[in-house]
Amino acid sequence: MEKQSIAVSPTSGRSEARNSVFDHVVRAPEDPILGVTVAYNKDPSPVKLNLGVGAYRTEEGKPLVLNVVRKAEQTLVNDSSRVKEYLPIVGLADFNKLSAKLILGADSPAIQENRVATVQSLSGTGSLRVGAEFLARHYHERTIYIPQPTWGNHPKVFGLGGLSVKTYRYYDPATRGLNFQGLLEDLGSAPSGSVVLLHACAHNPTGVDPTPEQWEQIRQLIRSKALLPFFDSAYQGFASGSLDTDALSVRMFVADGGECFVAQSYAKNMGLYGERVGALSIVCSSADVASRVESQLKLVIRPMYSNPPIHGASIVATILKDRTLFQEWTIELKAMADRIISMRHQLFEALRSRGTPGDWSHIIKQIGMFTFTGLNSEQVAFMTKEYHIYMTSDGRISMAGLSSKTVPHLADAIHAAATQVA
Ligand code: PLA
Repeated sequence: MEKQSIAVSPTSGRSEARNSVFDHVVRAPEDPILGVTVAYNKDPSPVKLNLGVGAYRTEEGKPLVLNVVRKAEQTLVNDSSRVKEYLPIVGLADFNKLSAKLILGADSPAIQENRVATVQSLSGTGSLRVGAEFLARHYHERTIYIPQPTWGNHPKVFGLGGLSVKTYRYYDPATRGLNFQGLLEDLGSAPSGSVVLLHACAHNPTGVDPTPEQWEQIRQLIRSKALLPFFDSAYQGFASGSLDTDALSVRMFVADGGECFVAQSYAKNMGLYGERVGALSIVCSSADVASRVESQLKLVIRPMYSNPPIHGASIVATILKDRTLFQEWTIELKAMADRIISMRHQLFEALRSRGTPGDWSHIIKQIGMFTFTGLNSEQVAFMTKEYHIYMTSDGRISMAGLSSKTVPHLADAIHAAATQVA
């Protein structure tokens, strides 16, 4: 082996700068969401508050590992028969079956008829990406319509996955509600066959979901135009506190017998963020199609990451297959959802008591982890600079990062921004 020579400067003792083959590489900006945490970590202020990334915190402001997850992990550790072999390319079989059941419903005819191809993937993001690459290879229409606005990673995931990305109107800043007419018009004029990305519940970043009646109209439009629905389900249970209620939109589209994609994440609802555990299910018209689709999903996954990690999926499977653990999970999940809802009320009341100008009722009307405040990027920058409050520049705040203790500080900051910054 050749000896490596490192030039050390006699004066500084540090290695000297050399020409690099990467000299042309320009520094990339931080990610608009995860970069907020990077900035937060650098701030020495004791009152700093991270409301950027959607990660649940307790009333004490600490990350939460669910009790039921601790129990499942203990069971796994105690089981000495468990090994660390590779999982199959599609992941843990039990996990896949149980995940499909969780989102589609235990009595789903699609599951009973074996028409669902499910693969374990790397949380929500990985599942979306695998779905995108499968569509780019095997589907005749390469355009996906995503809501405007949407989670900032969606256009990149689908674009790099090989699809061409267009948007449909979703949010109306004037009403801080759904632009239902715009949505119907845009999907109505999308070319037949186009893929349509739908947030199953708790739309990120707006917190605005269609009503069941609106979902039904969306469903009819999508089916009548032979569009292909692709659900992103990253918050099942986090919106209403009920796993079944939050799956209603997806189940409506499966009940009509048509085909659809669903990407699931256990990051938020089981608090398994860093375990990267999720699933992609493709509901097909027949068992035969589903098995061929699954065979092709393996060809997408194998060169991407070969096969998924075993630990997180084993935790999920342990919880989902045990009646008692499942029951305990639903209680802990509901408690998280309820705490977020109570933060909405506390923040709304705090602004009301300060007489902050403007209508803030959207704070209590919006659903899920986020409030889309309507604050502009100057106001956000002001709140970060003066109050050490970190949030995305579009004015989104993660309600899950808030606690009774920090509500007054946030309310002061919003009040100051609303009164001092145009
Ligand atoms: N889909 C939506 C709509 C999301 O909001 C997120 C996460 C994901 C998918 C992906 O999550 P996963 O890969 O971790 O399962 N959005 C977060 C985090 C919570 C992020 O940006 O990565 C957010 O703060 O928006």
